[in-house]
Amino acid sequence: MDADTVLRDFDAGRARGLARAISWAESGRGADLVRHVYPRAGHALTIGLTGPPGVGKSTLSSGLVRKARSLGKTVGVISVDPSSPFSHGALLGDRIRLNEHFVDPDVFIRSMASRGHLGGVSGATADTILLMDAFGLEMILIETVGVGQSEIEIAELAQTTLVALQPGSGDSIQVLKAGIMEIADVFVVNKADHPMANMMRREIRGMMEMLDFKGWVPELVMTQALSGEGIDDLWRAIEAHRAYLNETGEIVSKRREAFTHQVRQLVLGRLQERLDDDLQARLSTDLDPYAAADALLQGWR
Ligand SMILES: Nc1nc2c(ncn2[C@@H]2O[C@H](COP(=O)(O)OP(=O)(O)OP(=O)(O)O)[C@@H](O)[C@H]2O)c(=O)[nH]1
Ligand SMILES: [Mg+2]
Repeated sequence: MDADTVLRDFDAGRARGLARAISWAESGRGADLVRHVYPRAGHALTIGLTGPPGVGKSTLSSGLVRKARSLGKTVGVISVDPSSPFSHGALLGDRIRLNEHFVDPDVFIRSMASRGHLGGVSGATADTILLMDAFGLEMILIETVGVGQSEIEIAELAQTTLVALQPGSGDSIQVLKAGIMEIADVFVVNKADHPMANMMRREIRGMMEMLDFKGWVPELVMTQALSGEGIDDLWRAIEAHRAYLNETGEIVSKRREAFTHQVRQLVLGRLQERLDDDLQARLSTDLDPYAAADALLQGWR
């Protein structure tokens, strides 16, 4: 299919135009499309949802999509698969959990792998958010398994970051260690039916009391994603954060942060390519490593 057809479908609001555009972005051919639609982006509410494997992210996503649909909002869901050997079946799980929404024409669901991209979360994720936004989807939910770097990245890309945690798992210690406190706009203790759920709530509250928040203080919501209990509370917390962003004007810096993130990734990607080429072609092995590095960089001036 040629670019004109893709754009015509996209502009006409046909889902296959969006689907094709995302595929192009995934294969590194997204630049012209993004350039074309970029002026239309900037209206969507973007929500990142991160947390350990199996915490219930996809089930929560499904509940949030149901809520958004009941309010008449159009939705995009992006689930980023880290493609690690541990995550086999994650995509299948997403499909099952989001099953009821696949037939809804106002819900657009897309899975993507992050393997091979700098920094963890797929470079195409940022493009996909832009494309969905420009397409007119009102809420975009990005699910990513929290494995180190990816949750930090998602916090840079999304306006509101939800961190889902699992009772009885030692997750609260992880939160302290990994600096998750700084990125969570809303903590979601899912599987609230678990006997340790209240203990976890107390632990998180305790940790929050030790910190001195400037501006937004993260909300803590208990959910049972399977039964849908707490999804309304979660929705309210998301809306409260949205209101905070709008009232304080912080939404502007959020957008700038996402923009900066994407530009940084693009530049790093190009530098990496150039470096790989130069290491093949121009590396002098007669020098010590420091001198060789300087010599390579000299050529970049
Ligand atoms: N008991 C209980 N189980 C739940 C709840 N929410 C989700 N689950 C179950 O937890 C399992 C994992 O749910 P998913 O939604 O696939 O979790 P996920 O975080 O998306 O998993 P990955 O994408 O593989 O990281 C499923 O068997 C769900 O049915 C809950 O509130 N209570
Ligand atoms: Mg999932």
